[in-house]
Amino acid sequence: MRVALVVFLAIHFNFPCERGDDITLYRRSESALQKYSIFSLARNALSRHENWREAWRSPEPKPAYDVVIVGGGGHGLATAYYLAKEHKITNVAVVEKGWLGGGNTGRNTTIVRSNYLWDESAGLYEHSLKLWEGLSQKLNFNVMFSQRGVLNLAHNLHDLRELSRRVNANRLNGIDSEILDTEGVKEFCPLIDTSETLRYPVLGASLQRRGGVARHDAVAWGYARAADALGVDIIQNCEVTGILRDGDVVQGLETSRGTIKTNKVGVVVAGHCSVLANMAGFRLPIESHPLQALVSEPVKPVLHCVVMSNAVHAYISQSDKGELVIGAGIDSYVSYSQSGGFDVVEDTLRAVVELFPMFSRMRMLRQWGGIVDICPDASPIIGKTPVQGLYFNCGWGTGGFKATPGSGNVFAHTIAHDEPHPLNAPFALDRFTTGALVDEHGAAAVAH
Ligand code: FAD
Ligand code: PYC
Repeated sequence: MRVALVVFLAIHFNFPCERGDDITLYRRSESALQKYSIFSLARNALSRHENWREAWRSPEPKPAYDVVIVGGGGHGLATAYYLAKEHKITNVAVVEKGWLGGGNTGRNTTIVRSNYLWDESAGLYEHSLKLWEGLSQKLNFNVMFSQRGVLNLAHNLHDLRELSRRVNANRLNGIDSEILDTEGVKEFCPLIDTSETLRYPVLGASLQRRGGVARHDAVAWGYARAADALGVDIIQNCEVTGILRDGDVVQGLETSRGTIKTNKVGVVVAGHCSVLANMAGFRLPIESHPLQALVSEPVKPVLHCVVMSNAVHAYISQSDKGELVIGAGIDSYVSYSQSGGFDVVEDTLRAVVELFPMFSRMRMLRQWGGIVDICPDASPIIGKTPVQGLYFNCGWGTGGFKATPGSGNVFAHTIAHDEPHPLNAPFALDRFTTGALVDEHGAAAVAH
């Protein structure tokens, strides 16, 4: 009888939580939400996956839009969301050649932090971190942002001095950052081997407590769902093959699903930005390299923070599923292949075992690669291009996941106003001719 009642309620209980609604409108009580999840789980289990509500529509492309965003990764989807939400520009399409989050957004090791050296970068990455802090509520979608703390280890005097300089710069910019000595590292992360006899002993670390990790796919899905609810058309399996221009003014796009007219195009395609720039007739100071990551078999929670080491050359965290999430540096050759060389995996695991001897018995489950777009100064390019109405957001290299909300937010402003937001003005393409570089090789860390 009780089961029948649950099934009846599950199928007929019409909890009014709609796509994209602000969760506060419907937060009647925590227990009501819990009931909703249980009912909707039961309902969906019994419906044999039929009549599920789509998280976003899949419309045919319209002949014309006010703005088209190329690239359905986190940055592109966030841009579309903020265009609609903050600038009330809703006649927008996001065109994606594959599936949402199938690029670097769904391939990264999910580390989020804002401890960059220069004022320009600190402003941009901290803007992003602040947006992360309210993102699940804003999108009404759990992106599983977990501020578990990020350690950057020091293994020699030079490392310590470099990290201290960065910590001081961070604090001057109002960013939480502190230096730990060896005992402090051991206390914060007991699993790390801090014995003095190590080849690269741990002399200390910087710690950003507000840093952490998030669920990467959820970020793409959350932005997609919220943008769709505001009227944005999200069009997957739609590859841009040409950029239409009249002289130096953009007119639209050639795509695998036909021509789309528009006077404003935002290109956010990470590793493929040079390909799109080539279509528009200019060149970018970018190299595209594979960057690999791998995960272990899942185990009980043992590692409660993120650990990065530039010198030993690895970074590691543990996902909520229990897998160790591991990465290191780029493969040194340029390539568009989303895999990578085995030698990099070997070196990475050697480095992990040096820091965490107890992981030597873990088995690795899977490995993959993404194509990262690297600028000479390890900072992004966000802004206008030589073609009027064509805006590029690229060059995030190995470190753009953390910037997803902030990047989308300032890029939407740039497109809406045809002028950079003050936070992305220093990241214009012309810095490579003026020489006003923002050199973040130290903060870009292991991966660059
Ligand atoms: P993407 O997610 O790559 O989206 C671009 C999209 O454009 C793709 O979906 C692609 O299919 C599409 N596209 C390309 N060409 C076309 C076309 N012609 N037409 C239509 N669509 C097109 N950053 C961090 O901050 N922390 C980390 O821990 C971290 N770890 C990383 C680990 C790895 C292994 C990798 C590969 C990257 C890592 N990064 C990390 C970097 C981060 O993932 C990227 O900087 C960020 O995800 C870029 O997001 P995006 O939306 O710009 O690009
Ligand atoms: O930028 O923090 C980072 C990062 C970690 C792994 C790859 N990039």
